[in-house]
Amino acid sequence: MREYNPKDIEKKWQDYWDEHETYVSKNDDDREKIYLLVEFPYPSGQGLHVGHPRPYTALDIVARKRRYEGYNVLFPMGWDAFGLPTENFAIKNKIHPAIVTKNNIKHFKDQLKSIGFSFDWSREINTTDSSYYKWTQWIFLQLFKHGLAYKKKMPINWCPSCKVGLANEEVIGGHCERCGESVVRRVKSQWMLKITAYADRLIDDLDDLDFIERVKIQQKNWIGKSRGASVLFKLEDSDEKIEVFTTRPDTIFGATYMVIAPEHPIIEKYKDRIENLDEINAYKEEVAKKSDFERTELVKEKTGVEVKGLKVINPITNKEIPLWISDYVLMGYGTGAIMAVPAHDQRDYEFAKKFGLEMTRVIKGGDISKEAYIDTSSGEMVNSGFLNGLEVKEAIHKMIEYLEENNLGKEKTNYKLRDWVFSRQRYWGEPIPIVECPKCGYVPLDEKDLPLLLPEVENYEPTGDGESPLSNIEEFVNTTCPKCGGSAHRETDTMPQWAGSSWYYLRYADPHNDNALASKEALNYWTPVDWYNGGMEHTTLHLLYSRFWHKFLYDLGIVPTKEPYQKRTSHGMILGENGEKMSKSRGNVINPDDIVRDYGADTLRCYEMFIGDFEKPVPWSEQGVRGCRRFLERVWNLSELVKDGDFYSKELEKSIHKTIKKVSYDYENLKANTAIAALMTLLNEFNQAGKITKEDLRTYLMLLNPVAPHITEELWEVNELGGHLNEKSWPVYSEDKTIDDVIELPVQFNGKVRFTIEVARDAVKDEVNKIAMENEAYGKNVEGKKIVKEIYVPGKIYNIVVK
Ligand code: ANZ
Ligand code: ZN
Repeated sequence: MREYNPKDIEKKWQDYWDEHETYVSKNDDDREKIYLLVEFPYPSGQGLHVGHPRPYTALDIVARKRRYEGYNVLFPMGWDAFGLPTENFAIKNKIHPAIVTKNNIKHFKDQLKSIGFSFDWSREINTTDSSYYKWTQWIFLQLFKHGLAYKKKMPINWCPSCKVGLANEEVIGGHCERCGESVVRRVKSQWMLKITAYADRLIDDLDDLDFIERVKIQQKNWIGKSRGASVLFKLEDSDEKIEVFTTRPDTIFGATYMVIAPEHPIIEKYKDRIENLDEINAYKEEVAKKSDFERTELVKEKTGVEVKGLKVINPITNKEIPLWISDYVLMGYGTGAIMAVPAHDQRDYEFAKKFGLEMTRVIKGGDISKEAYIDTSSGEMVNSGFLNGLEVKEAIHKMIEYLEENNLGKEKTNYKLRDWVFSRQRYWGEPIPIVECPKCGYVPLDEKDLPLLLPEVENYEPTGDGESPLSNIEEFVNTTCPKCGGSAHRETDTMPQWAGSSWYYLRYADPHNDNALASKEALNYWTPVDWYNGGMEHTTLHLLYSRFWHKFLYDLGIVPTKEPYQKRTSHGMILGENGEKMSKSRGNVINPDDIVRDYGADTLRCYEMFIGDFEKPVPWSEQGVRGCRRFLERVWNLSELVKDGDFYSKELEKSIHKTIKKVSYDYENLKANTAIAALMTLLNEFNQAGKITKEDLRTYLMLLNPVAPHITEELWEVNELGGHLNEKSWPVYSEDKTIDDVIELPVQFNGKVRFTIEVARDAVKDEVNKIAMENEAYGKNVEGKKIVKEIYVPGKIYNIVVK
């Protein structure tokens, strides 16, 4: 037998699969389907990262196994190709982003092919193809027509030195990523998508999904539904009412001051009455530099300014209380104003301590001279008038009733989720298919005029006034109104990168359709995605955005299911050998090409599965790679042990059945690491046996094939095991052959287990009795007693009744 040399065999089998369309799946097929999805990559200039093959291999394993089990498997791949790095590269190197994208995709695709994934390349999609983004634009038009896309003035991150709007990821610690200048907020009218209209359904429908728990929790927290009340506080000497949102209306008796966000409109409106306006404005300027995250960090020292000249009235106690501004209250949440209850809220407590503000306990317990008493989901009300003596939950209920009866407030539910800012002042994105007409306002393009193509431009740099580069192209901007025919302007903002990825899984079902985003039949057959694996970093944006779009399309009757993905799992990151995140600047990046070149694709695949628990982050280890390569070499050498025979070797039969059972279960449960360990054990047994039958080898190769598809196909061929491995079926095991002959039998006295003995599963009672008597505990338990009865259930229990 020649030496194991992956270079000789991997390319050969990859070409074979391509030529024979081994992994192409058909839509008109009667077999049961399974749709397996992994996140399509952004084709960056850096090429594939070793992190990519981890989830790809895990689901490739399932895809391959399921094909052998007779499923019609959809396992597609494509490119999420709009986006900033490509645009920036294009600007810097003066190459069109479309060309940059094309080159990057070619590189990525070669890399993926070299690892031997069983993707159906006939369904490859690219979000930057006009035949694809036509449908992204079409969905936007439907959203617009249903009132879910609207324009609103929103702050963007603005670099005053580069004169450019920045994406959040280009703002590093409040500074421009390119020049280091402090980033400021600038208000701009932007397209928004009303994801908040789906907030409740996005929470409630999680119940029916098979998502890992931490994904569900993160989505719920992100949507952040809180029930409570809005309460009106009167501004003294005016008719003005300031509305606050509180989850704890039971604590109003303890509200000893009010805090509003520095941006709250009350300040502007009553500036003439404010005695310390300069101080207030100075504070506002400071705060404008901070992100919401910095503002609300719990650990940070509280800051704020009292609004002198304005006071508010607590509507329940009717006491006059001071009004403050502080950055810990955000304008974008609730009403931008809070009633502060320092005795029972941590932030309010710190604030009150720092500025010497009054504190009133309203729930029994704790020691508020030392710290806020916040463990108050239950407890008894005190100092609270008509709520005294009530339990927290009752008090909340009663207070809401009181507020509503007296027009002082009402029950209210609040969400952290905000509408989705959908505009980008950039070139490399889908143009938004809207015309702004001086007479008709925002008018959607006619659907028949889609796609609205991204025009050729000379320069991809945003304009100095923060508009998209498209605004400089007169032929693009100047158009006629689709409604009245008068002259009008096109929208020049483009869509964010999240747009194309919000529906791509639908396109895979029918990727070449010109008349619809996908045909009804194709969607009925393939959707929902049965299993979607992707990174935890996509849980709150991509996963939520695509669930929102899907639900909208469901409401329109375009997709047949309420939810896009039935099951969601997530993988851990692969870290550098030093345990840190892999990155160029840390110098710990491993290039998958090098591993394929030096060890082979099968070794890379095997290693990335064997590396550790799938859901946990793990450091890379070159030694681990070598270990996997040695394992595959030993598999290669199995050929030397093979003799004819279409049955399992007698002494190996049991181990083989057990291994089939374990490996089949493990692959389906993202435990390929323990499956590989079991295959390593079986390999040792094969070597101990000294010879194996062809049937032993067949099953072994089949079980290993999903992890190491090239070497196993090759060994199948050279050992003449019949036909091609990829045409065969997944091995089956019989349960009774996985059961051990020798078992641990519990021995009981009067129903209590005293010890266990090792006996044959089908041992007769006399045998069992003999072995039990040899145990010293037996003597102790029968000493001075009489055996009245013996109950023996083979394989289960041996019970001795004594008196
Ligand atoms: C009084 C109170 C007493 C509060 C108490 C809490 C505990 P979640 O659960 O996140 O919705 N709040 C309201 N609007 C705010 C804003 N714009 N910026 C910062 N904080 C805000 O939190 C709701 C609670 O956060 C509200 O209930 C309010 O403080 C505060 F013992 O009101 B609470
Ligand atoms: Zn018009």
